[in-house]
Amino acid sequence: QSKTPSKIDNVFQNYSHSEISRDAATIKNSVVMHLTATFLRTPANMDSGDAYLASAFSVRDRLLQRWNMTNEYHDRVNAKRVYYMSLEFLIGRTFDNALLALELRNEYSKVLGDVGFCLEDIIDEERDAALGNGGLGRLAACYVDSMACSDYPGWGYGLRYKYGMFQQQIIDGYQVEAPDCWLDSPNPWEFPRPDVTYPVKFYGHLVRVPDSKHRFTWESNVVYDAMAFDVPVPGYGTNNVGNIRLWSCKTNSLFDLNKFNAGDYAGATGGQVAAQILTDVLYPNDNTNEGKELRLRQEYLFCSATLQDIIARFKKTGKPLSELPDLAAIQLNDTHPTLGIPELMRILLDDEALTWDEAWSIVTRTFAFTNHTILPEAMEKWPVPMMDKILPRHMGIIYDINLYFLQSVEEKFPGDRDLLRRISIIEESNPQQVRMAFLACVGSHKVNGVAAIHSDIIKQSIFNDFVTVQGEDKFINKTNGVSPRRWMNGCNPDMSALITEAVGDRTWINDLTKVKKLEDHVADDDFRARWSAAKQKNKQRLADYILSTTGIKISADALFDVQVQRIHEYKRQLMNIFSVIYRYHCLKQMTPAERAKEISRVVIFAGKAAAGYWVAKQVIKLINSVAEVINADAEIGDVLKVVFIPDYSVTAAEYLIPASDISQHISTAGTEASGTSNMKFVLNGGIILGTVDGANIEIGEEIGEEQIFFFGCLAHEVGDFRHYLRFHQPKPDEALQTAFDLIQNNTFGDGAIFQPLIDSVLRGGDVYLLSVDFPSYIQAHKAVEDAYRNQEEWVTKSILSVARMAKFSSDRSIQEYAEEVWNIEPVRVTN
Ligand code: GL7
Repeated sequence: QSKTPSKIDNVFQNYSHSEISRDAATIKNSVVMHLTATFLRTPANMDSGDAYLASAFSVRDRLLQRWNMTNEYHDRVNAKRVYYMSLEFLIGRTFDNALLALELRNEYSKVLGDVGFCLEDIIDEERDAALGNGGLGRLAACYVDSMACSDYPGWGYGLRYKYGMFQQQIIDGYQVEAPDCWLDSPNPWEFPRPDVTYPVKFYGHLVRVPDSKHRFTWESNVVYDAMAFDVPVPGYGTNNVGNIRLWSCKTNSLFDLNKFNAGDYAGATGGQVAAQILTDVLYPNDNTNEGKELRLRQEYLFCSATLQDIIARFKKTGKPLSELPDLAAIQLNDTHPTLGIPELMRILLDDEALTWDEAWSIVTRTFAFTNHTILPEAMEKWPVPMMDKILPRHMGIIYDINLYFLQSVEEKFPGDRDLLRRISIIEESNPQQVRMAFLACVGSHKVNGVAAIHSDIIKQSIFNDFVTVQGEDKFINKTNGVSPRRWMNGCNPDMSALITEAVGDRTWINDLTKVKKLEDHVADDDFRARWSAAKQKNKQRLADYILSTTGIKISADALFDVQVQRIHEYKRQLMNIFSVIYRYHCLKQMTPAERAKEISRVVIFAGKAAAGYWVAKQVIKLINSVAEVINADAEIGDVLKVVFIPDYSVTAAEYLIPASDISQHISTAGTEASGTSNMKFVLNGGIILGTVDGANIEIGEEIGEEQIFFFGCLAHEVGDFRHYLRFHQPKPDEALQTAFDLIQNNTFGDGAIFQPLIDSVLRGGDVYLLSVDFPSYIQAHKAVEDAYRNQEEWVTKSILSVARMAKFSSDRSIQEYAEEVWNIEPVRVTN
């Protein structure tokens, strides 16, 4: 440990905490400095890629002042911090977000404009940080943003995948995956911390410490180093800058010089390859669990490095470990980081020599757990033999956690052997499995679902016995939210300017309850006209984007009907495309005069399928095949167009969401835990066509049922329908049958390719109830069209919706977590 010489304090007294320099000359100088000194380019040969990098580095310099100040301040006042542990952070781009947070957008726009660049083009040079699959990963990013903006001392912890979410190409209508080499060019938004590195063990064997019951030495030769990279999360309207600490496997020390000298070049680097691969790739599964050994090791590397880091930081306070829960709250984002629980136990028992009871008390007061799904295929379970081999110490700890837990159950409910079997952390299957959701639940003081309906469902299903045993108070609801910074102010500048005008200032960006003011303007003709114009401009921007990414020309005057999300059977993109086929059929039956009276519509799809999810990939192929036929049909023209936008991403969402008239959130009732894009669409003045599922329900409650189009069966009816369909052939209505017929008649190419999709309805028990919901779905589409014909009413719906959406700001979610789960207070960072 090197000591800071006392002189340093004096010399650097005035360092950093001065105000951010905003004048054009200073900004220009810093951009040129980075261009020349960081990237060895000159103004004469600068292209837009260089301009992006130089500007991004110059913005980051300005961010660093606040970042240092934040961490210094939190340390100084011993602030309680929340640690959000997530295997996924779907961040997207950072440059524009940082410019907005620091309120430097106009300044940079001007400086870049002076040298002939347009800021929008420069922003487009940045690659997305796509370290997540979908909603769950994007939620984590919104949450750290809200922590930063609401002055909570919060850190995200995650993994720095070398390859993020795969790039989706569409070739001959099929999805083809390509690696996402996002780190190929310099990343201005991360800071390597070689000094923050922790050893993480795997395999090996245990030696009990003499005379101790729960203390072991874990001996192993397989030790990898996890090194930290820090990603700043700029808070808007505050000095507070959050941090996402991402771990990467360090491999240098694993190079085997002896093998190299002996000519075994592959052997020399073998250890490095084995280590590196741990943080190489994001598993591209959304709502599914694959049970791969590499994934388990990835999860452990993450948990171990994170817990070691949290403990190291805590120890600097000099306080006893029993006080850890007073200075740290750890939130588990789904079960993926659940190994943090036995890992903290290991540290406290083996390294710190605490007793079991002392350690367990600390653990259960520190951890809380969020469940994000009840889909059975997503439930994480690990075979006991696999866990025992890779993490022998943790397997032992899990056995003990389970033993003590089951003892407490037996005490309360003596002799209820079936209850013990159901509630055990170890499933008595062959081989035995560790049920990670149960481990997370037992080790946490609070468990929450992500929307009201979902939180109810988990209490009645997977955690039903836990409610009985541990009491109802432990199980709470925290409805998801999204960041108004990125999902309103960032992606929809024109609408945001109108809101600012209605509110009187920009404070709504950090306090969304203020959008209520929009209701005062709903009858103001001029305001309404500008509201529509903003939407129209966003639609034109999307039309241009679609033309450039797909070559398909669409009219911005059509109704934009959008379904963008991961491709999944439960999300029912299949039902959507069946309805498009039916619509096509109806249009073909009409006379030209009749067709001319129809509302022109562009049906837009985007989304990735997990690489191994065959059915989902066939759905993509069907959408593209249908699009090809319909878009080429001159008789139909602009009345119906179908677009599949490849490579859906956060950035694509930022184009799509502000441009939507109607968006579809049509999961079978009870299957979508919450959804978060539903919130984003409505916050941008779009209208929802959806099922009575997830957060759709609460959105309807907030904005009023006249503002939302609901259809389909209800969650409590699903069980009976499924039961019926197990024993009875589904009966498609005429419309659905028409869609099947058209496919089978080879209207969209070889119908045989798509027969398995039809069979999933007709012969597979129709698990997602397409045949049940289709009639009301078609009805709902008609209702949408009728409403859209009345543009005056439509604009009213749009304005009222936004005005009533305050609940769905992630700032509200985070405040609830802070007060009811984490017990932390905002800390205003000052000099
Ligand atoms: C998800 C849910 O499916 C989604 O409905 C929810 O909005 C999101 C965030 O809570 O979490 N669960 C899950 O495993 N994934 C999700 O997106 C991948």
